[in-house]
Amino acid sequence: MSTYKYKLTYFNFNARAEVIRLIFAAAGVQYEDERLAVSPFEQEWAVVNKSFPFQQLPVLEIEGGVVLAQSHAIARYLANEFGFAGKTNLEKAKVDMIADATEELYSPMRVYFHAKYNNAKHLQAAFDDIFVKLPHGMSNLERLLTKNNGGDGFFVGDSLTWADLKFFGRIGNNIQRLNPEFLKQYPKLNTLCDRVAAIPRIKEWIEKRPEVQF
Ligand SMILES: N[C@@H](CCC(=O)N[C@@H](CS)C(=O)NCC(=O)O)C(=O)O
Repeated sequence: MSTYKYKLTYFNFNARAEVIRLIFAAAGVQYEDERLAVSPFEQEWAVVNKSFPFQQLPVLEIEGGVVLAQSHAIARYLANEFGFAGKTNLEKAKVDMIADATEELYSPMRVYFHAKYNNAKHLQAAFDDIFVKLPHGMSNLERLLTKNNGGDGFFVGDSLTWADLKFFGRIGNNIQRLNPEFLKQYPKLNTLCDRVAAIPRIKEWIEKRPEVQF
């Protein structure tokens, strides 16, 4: 077992694990950030994956031998432990709602990033499709964010939750790299991402995290 209380195992991508890494960063909690040398696109993965509960990653191992899988279950657990889950059951449900909607919204971006990673022919079509499929969900999230404190704070309640980290890590960060002008069409989401990125512990993590494709 790790020298730390927590060991996060994932591939060398941000992708599904980044919300978990961002929660650790926001909490200032040290953990082992294990990044497998194999990628899910390689045959060897089919051998390696046997040791994980759903043959998928991310997986969190907690001191004492407990193993958790499913990125949102892990994120929700750690957010509860460290105070980023929402303050009431209703707030927690709203946080889950934003996190799940964000994950659904990511879908065309996954198609594009996988196409890029695998040098697929349909790369340009996959890129263009992002900007056909995202606007509907982005408008919904912009509206929901605006409904809470005019959109000048966070998605839920009056403090940072893992919903903000999920949106920032999954959509905001990636879209800022792909097409910053697109994100600016959603001014509250855009400034939320800037606000999250400026949180000292998050800033420190972003500066030191490994450079990855997605
Ligand atoms: N619902 C799961 C999905 C996990 C998942 O699809 N993980 C991918 C990497 S992002 C994976 O392990 N792919 C390899 C495979 O499915 O064999 C979660 O949120 O953790």
